[in-house]
Amino acid sequence: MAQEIMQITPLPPFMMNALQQADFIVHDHTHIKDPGALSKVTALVGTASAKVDKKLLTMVPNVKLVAICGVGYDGVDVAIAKEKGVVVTHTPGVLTDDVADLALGLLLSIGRRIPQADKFVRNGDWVSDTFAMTHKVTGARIGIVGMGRIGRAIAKRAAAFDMRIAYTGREAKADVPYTFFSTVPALAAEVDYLVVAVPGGDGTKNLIGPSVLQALGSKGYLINIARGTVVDQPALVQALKDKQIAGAALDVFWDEPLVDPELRRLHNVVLTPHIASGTEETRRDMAALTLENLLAFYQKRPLPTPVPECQTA
Ligand code: 8YV
Repeated sequence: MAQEIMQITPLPPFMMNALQQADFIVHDHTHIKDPGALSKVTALVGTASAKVDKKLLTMVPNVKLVAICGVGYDGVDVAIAKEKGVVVTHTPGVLTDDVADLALGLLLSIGRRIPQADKFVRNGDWVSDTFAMTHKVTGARIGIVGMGRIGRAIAKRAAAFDMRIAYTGREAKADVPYTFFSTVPALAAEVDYLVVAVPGGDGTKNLIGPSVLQALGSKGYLINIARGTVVDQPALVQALKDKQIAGAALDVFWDEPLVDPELRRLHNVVLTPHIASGTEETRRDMAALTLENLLAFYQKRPLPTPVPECQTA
């Protein structure tokens, strides 16, 4: 029997094809209005930008699974979902390398000012000017906020650059050989590059605020591949304008895809449009894992990747 599911965000064409080939009837939440049809829907599927709250779950009373195509699920009210007996899955692991690659790419880009150098050449400035020297990345000090899968993958790459690695998080990790700082400001004061790799949501909102930016200091750089909400963006813009920090490289923002015009005007930043997991290979792997979660759910098999809050012992 074909299962009726509802997409709650746009999904890549190859994923829509895979869902249809697996015999799912995929309704689009922007079109479906008729309560009768809504009551037939038994699962929701969307990317990490999906918003799933009480209002939505009430509209689809027979939904028992929310399948997120992404590692982050900060838009899903997991407490409400669990209350309604709804399980939530996501796609951890398959995107770790890409996200860590982009983190080092952004670190090198802002540290060596690669986009600015590219513009310098394209503008023909090289004919009459010399591009200002930057600072050595190899051997520099990196601080990683959040030592989960992605934090560890960033550390592994930073080690290849002989960087001095330190981190912070909820607790020190016994199997991690790097220096642990119990607070973000304490870590920020001891590093040249501060990389944010924690989940979004209320627990980390504005974690990177004025005191962290002040501790990072005028020679320090901020890199964010996590969520825009983790950084107090107005404070960051002010710190960049005042040169309280040296620069920032950001893949995530408040109110994506709208990016603060002040941020876009700054020269000591590198900005990318939330592309950390944005490779063909990884997005296909994310779609495949999402489909595996859907199929396991309907075939009453153990789910491959429920979110931690929905994992049963
Ligand atoms: C998004 C992400 O899924 O996985 C996450 O948490 O933020 C990304 O991989 C992707 O950008 C699509 O929205």
